Amino acid sequence: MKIGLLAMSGIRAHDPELLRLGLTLPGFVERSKQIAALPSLGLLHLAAATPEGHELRYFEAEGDGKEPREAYECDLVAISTFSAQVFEAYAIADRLRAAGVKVAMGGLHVSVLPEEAAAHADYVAIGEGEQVWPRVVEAAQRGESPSCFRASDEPSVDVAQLAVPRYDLLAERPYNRFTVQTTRGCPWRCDFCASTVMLTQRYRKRPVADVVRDVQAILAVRPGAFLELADDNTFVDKEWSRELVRALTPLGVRWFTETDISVADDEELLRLLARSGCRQLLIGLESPDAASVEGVELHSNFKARRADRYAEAVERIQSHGITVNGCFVLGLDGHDTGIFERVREFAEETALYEVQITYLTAFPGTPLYSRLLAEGRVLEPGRWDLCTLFDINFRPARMSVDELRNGFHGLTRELYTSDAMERRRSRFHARRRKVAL
Ligand code: B12
Repeated sequence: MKIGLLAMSGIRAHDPELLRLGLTLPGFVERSKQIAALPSLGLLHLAAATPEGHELRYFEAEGDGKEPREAYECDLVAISTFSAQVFEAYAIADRLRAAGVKVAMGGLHVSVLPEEAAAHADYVAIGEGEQVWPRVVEAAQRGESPSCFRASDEPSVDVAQLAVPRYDLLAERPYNRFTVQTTRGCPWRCDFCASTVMLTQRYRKRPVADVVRDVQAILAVRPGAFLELADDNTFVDKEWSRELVRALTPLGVRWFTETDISVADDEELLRLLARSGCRQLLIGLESPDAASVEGVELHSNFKARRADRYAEAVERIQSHGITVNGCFVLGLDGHDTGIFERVREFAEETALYEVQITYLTAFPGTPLYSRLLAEGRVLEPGRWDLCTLFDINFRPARMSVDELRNGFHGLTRELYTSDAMERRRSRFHARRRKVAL
């Protein structure tokens, strides 16, 4: 069969004021341009798990959410999407099926709401894809009637056996940032989190040698590529992390990852990171104060236990010359209108190199979504297109929707001007120099 792998790409936001600001504020534009240019690692893993004898093509939905013409030349198209673009993905699936192309869908959103997806796709995959995808391909080849395939019905995915994602399929495309996964899942369960932890609760680390093998495959396709580790939380196991970072260093790559604040506990790891080409760590701080993150992490209240020492931890990481992208989630139940100023102050005082603010967002399938729905606080249930992190889809506890929106706009204007960024960054460089002396 001719199999198409269709990625829903680009980034989405609907709030017109934020879009206007986004087009004018340097800090905003910079990061969105970077992240919009990432390929779908999920589809590349599926490509690697495809049974022999099929012709594979990788392509992307266009910026306007339409499918490329070549999709119609396929016998089967696999679509991968998150919540924000799921309606665009359903519309594409409907058009392809009307033209006689079989469609399979999977990914975070579809795994949570398979019945919804089943109205638009022949085959729906629930959970991690490596084991179910070959079943889907066989079903399509035999012309079997529509059905759902659950990862939980197959042997679980062994991350020590993952084949090299088919980065070679991207050779003709203009990507210069590539993703690789070193871990799956996260030991923490933050009530709002809708990352890989939704597919698998188990935290698993890949063998370091396999990660190196995958990075080499990327470099063979695009020498000098920038790497983003598509992990939920990379440096949980410090010993394994040191091994990973040591192994990445000789490859001479520049890279970025997401992890929790406990990375600051390990001086040796920080030293290794500084020498490894690691450009930035993205860390979900969520709020500058412990009280507002109380109860957010459901297993052991990890974030509340750590929040009092955030400033000190950021300082320690950055003193090694590793920039931190501190992420704040605005609209937590503990947040009132004072939160905007507190975030601004924290960013300024700690000289955070990069700051990311997003709205608390009720993603389907999260504990947060169930709770807010039960409390009647989800604004328009089913409006998955609002799950962008830059649109409000719930009623906050201690301020109105308008107060949250206005405060967010105001903070955006303050954080992302050239002046504010320059101030934070020059303080980062000054402190770094001081430590080096
Ligand atoms: C890379 C990335 C992107 C890239 C994606 C490139 C692409 N075309 O896929 C870009 C920058 C474009 C992007 C965009 C967005 N992203 Co993003 N992104 C990520 C990130 C960092 C890694 C995702 C990843 O590569 N995972 C690893 C792969 C291997 O896992 P996977 O995709 O789930 O695939 C596996 C299974 O799901 C399954 N599978 C997937 N698809 C299919 C299809 C079939 C047919 C089958 C059988 C199986 C299958 O098999 C795969 C292998 O096991 C995550 C955060 C994180 N740490 O996970 C956020 C994340 C996924 N993004 C998120 C968001 C909110 C967005 C945006 C809305 C941001 C915005 N404002 O525009 C958009 C939405 C895009 C969309 N399609 O809807 C949320 C999504 C939550 C949700 N449940 O919807 C996450 C979790 C971050 C967060 N803060 O919560 N993102």
